[in-house]
Amino acid sequence: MIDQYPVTAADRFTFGLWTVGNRGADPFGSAVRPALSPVEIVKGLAKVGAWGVNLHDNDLIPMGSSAPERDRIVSEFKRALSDCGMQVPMATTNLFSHPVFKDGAFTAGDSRVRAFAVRKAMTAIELGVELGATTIVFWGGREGSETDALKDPRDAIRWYRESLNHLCAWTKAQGWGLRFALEAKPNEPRGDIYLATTGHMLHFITTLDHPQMCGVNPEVAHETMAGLSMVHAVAQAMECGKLFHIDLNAQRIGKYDQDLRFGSEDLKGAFFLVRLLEGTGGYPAYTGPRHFDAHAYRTEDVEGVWDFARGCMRTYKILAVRARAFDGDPEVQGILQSNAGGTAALGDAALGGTAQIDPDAIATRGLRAERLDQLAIEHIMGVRQ
Ligand code: GLT
Ligand code: MN
Ligand code: MN
Repeated sequence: MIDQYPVTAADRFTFGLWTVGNRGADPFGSAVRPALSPVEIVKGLAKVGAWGVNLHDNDLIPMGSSAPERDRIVSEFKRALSDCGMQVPMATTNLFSHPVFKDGAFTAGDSRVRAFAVRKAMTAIELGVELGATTIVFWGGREGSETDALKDPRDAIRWYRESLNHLCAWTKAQGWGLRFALEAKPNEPRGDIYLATTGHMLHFITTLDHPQMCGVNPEVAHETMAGLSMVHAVAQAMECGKLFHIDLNAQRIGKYDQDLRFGSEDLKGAFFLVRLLEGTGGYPAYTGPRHFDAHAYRTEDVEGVWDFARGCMRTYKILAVRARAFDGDPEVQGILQSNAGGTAALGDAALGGTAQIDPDAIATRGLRAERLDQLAIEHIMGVRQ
């Protein structure tokens, strides 16, 4: 049977070393799968058709490695990348695992911790550049609190800004042309994380010294945990030119950060997200990597991990085809066009009082959203082509 949804390099699908490398440990139980080395992960990802792999500094180089060890690990990894034709488009820094970050990294009350975090990020950025990364993600998982008795959130936000300003200025001075993508999350591992949503991040970016080099990295699970619409968060970021990266996965509302296989929950949300990214409903498509920040169920062995990775990419591709079919459907277009009469920009004609606007007449008209949404559901279910 011919595969109608073959994954190719042009899809720009990426996974983190920490995603397929996740060993299934949780706060109540230990690992259920063997560790995969970075080289094994690169080979496995290439085999399932991914275009690239992303990493934290310590996913590749364990903390405390000597300089020769580091160089050996990096050169082995580079060889695997070139043998497999794999890219490293994004790199990030682990600013959350070591106990020194128990009260935050860039927002830690102790300025020595903040300095250590900034230096660690600089080293991670150098590693990213060496591997060819063009985007640096910052996920402030520990940047938050359980109690606001310990520090004033305004200090924390100021320290966060100071660290990012320093990193932006230093990176610019190196002439690397990198872009920073800030990733929000409402909670976990902290009780409350500062700058909890993509919307908070978008505003925070406007307060930085170099806002043009900073954008966002929204994650499906994180916006959903906050009870918010990932589609709206991504649309807002796209609309202001700030969607620098994206973390695709799935999540049920009201739960811990599940990081599930893309599309495995809220299929309709995933459909509208893919439609947005692919630009089938209008506006240019997102051109960055499609990164999956997810991991396999704890029930799985290594084979199940590769099933998981294939599933993320395949669901994305199927939804892209379905989104195109939805937007090309004459009945869909008809409904959208019938609603388009009132979308003219506000201008003198509309506001100057010359045109007749009858609110009662307009209010009586139904918008056919029920039919339109049913058509979306039928396209998702594959009963309309
Ligand atoms: C961690 C987190 C993710 C972030 C990664 C990047 S680390 O796995 O849960 O959401 O994107 O730091
Ligand atoms: Mn993420
Ligand atoms: Mn997550």
